[in-house]
Amino acid sequence: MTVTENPTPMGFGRMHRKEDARFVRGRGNYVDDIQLPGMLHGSFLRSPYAHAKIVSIDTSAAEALPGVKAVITGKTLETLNLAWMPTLSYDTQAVLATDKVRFQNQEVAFVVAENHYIARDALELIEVDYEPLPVVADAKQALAPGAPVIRDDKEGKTDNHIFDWSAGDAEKTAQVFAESEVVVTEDVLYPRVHPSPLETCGAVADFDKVTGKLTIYSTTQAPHAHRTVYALVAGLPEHKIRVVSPDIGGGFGGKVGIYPGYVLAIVGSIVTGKPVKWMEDRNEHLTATAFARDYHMHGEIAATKDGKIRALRVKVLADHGAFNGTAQPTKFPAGFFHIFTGSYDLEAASCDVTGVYTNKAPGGVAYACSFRITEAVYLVERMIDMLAFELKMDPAELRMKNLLKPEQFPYTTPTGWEYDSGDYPKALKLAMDMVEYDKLRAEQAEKLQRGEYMGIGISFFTEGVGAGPRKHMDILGLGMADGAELRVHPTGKAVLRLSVQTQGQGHETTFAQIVAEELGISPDDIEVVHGDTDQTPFGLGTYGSRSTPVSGAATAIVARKVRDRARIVASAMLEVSPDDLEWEKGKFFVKGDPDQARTIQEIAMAAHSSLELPEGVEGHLDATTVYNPPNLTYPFGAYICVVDVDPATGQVKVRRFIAVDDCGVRINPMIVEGQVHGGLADGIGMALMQLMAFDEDGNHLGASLMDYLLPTSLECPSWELGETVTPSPHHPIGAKGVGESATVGSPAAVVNAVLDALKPFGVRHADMPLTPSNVWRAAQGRPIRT
Ligand code: PCD
Repeated sequence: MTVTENPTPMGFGRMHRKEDARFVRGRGNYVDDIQLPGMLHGSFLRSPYAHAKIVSIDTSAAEALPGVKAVITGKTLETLNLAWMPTLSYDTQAVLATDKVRFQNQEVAFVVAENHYIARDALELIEVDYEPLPVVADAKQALAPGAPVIRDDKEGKTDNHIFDWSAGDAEKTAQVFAESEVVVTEDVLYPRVHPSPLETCGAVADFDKVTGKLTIYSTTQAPHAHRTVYALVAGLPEHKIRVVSPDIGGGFGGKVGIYPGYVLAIVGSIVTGKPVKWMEDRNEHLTATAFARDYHMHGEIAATKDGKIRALRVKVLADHGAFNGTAQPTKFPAGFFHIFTGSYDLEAASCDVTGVYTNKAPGGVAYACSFRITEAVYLVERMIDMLAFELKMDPAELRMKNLLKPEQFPYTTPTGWEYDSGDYPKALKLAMDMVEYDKLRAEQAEKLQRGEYMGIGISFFTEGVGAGPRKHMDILGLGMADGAELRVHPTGKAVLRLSVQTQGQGHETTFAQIVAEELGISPDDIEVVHGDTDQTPFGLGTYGSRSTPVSGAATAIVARKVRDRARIVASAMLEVSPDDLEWEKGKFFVKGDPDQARTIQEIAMAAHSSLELPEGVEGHLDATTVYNPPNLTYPFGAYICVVDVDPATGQVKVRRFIAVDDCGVRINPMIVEGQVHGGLADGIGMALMQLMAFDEDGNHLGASLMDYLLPTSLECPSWELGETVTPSPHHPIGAKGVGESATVGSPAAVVNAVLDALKPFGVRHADMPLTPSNVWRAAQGRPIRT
């Protein structure tokens, strides 16, 4: 495409990504690209057992291998008081196992050597004597009497219980259920899945003994939060720590937490006095870094006979693995799961969540969802389809009847969320028009006559993104406001400094576009600096689609501060009162005399010149701000999936996928569409292919991409996208987040479509992943395997 076909917009609009100039030339700079003089390499010895006592570890042969610089065990870390680290959920996690191992592939020892090959060879020379213990591989067994206690490191712990948490009004919900004409109940599993970005996790730590400065290059979505945690845990002065998050090859929530590898790279550098690199391989990434979901849900929905939904009730058993490593706001141990009433107008709702330890990798990360909203949306959208099944109602009609109406916004849900804005029926209607819903149903009926099974699945979702208001949420005591700094140089070129960090979302482009929209400086003239704590203001990082809602707002506001200063400078230049000036993108002019104007570039130069400014007005145009969001933003969407299912082989073909998204004002529609495409592919992966499975001994059965399947273009149709625009009333530019919308909304549409195709077999529900064998089993009326 030539430049004239896609000119740089002076603000919002489609625009090629500025960062792609380096990515498409292979000039990205990822953690594994970092080479420092004298750098050493670290590698982990990992546990073959899911649960075993460590009797002894002999590292002498490994230490004797030429090229090995250090062998670190849990015992070494104990002497430094670093054997355990806090998780983002106020639990503790073993950095290296000391007493026992609690999941397969847990970190047991760390070798630092001249190169990666020597480090790996040395691992083979470490002798560990394990005493295997009985394993809890199934969450449902975790609380059984006599179950082996996984966290006996915690004083007085006699079971595997982590927390109980409830939301909503249980009493009122029970009352509505008792009065309701129709009640549908079902066990619904959201299986354990893994974010699996292209780039695995890694770090390079460089401790300078002379200056006392510690620099950590790492694959982190939250550089500032990590720096504070390192300071608190290691007792290092925070201003002497620099966390750099260079180019990141995908995050999807898996790079929010702190992994033992980051800590060991730091310890390795302190011990050896040299920079140390640690970079996982794919197997380590899949088995030991944070997983997502693993929610065992028991859902109940109550309605009238003619399909007015009255109440929802859910009981969840949440498998958190061996350490509670969930990264989410402190107040909410089940994240934002209590948004599970979705997009509907209900009288009452309540949920109870119980978290348990099992002998599996720790986690529970918000993989492409704002803290458990994916589980919540999947649950309600499945329950609605099951209700439609029982009432013999069309699922689109049932949804239309119960969706919140535009005049109900701002709307407070029965569990206390305040949705900011929306026109839900409009979005569903658009999706139905795009797919030609009635025609499609007719085609389905006709095909069934011929023994062909096609399915149409709908899902409607509401997400709450942009965590979050300081009064409502924090992570480890850190409030979730974001800083932003904007410098405008004398020649009118600008530099924006942000606390959030892109992992592929295109922030270098979209945040420049926000400044361009506010100041009329071309995005090409605006540099976005992020991912380096020495260069950027404090803020909590990129996840939960919070960058646009929080840092995007901060950017608009800091640009407006610059504009306010520019007005004063322009008034001095034009010798009129500031009130007599009018702003038109890129310039101030005298009201009624548009020829009397000064461009933002001229103003920038004047702001740095000898021009006399009014008393008390500082020169220059630079500004800073800290933005504390008043509420989350609530994007939503209507998705329709069309599948063809062969019940004889269980093969599912996704034929069409219509996605209507509303994320308020779109900064860069091209980037938004890319975000949606990615999330839709994610949804197909989870619905049809993915499962982190374990055998009863806790052995990982999905430890490579041969077993844990990622969706490719072969499984994806050509996406058909639509949009509605309902601005967020409280966001300075009316934008809502969108990065995770499609991952949240799509799995239910795919599953609903497959089950719609299987309806003639009397199948009301089957759990993900709907692999060919599971689809075949469901059609045969057999229990499916998860
Ligand atoms: N946008 C626009 N407009 C609107 C919105 C938005 O334009 N309205 C755009 C922006 O600016 C950016 C994007 O789009 O660029 C996105 O955004 P958001 O929504 O705000 O988000 P963020 O924060 O930025 O990001 C985050 C997300 C998440 S969260 C996830 S998962 C995922 C997503 O993002 N990840 C990723 N997407 C993506 N992509 C890529 N490529 N890669 C990655 O990794 Mo989590 O919590 O972490 O789980």
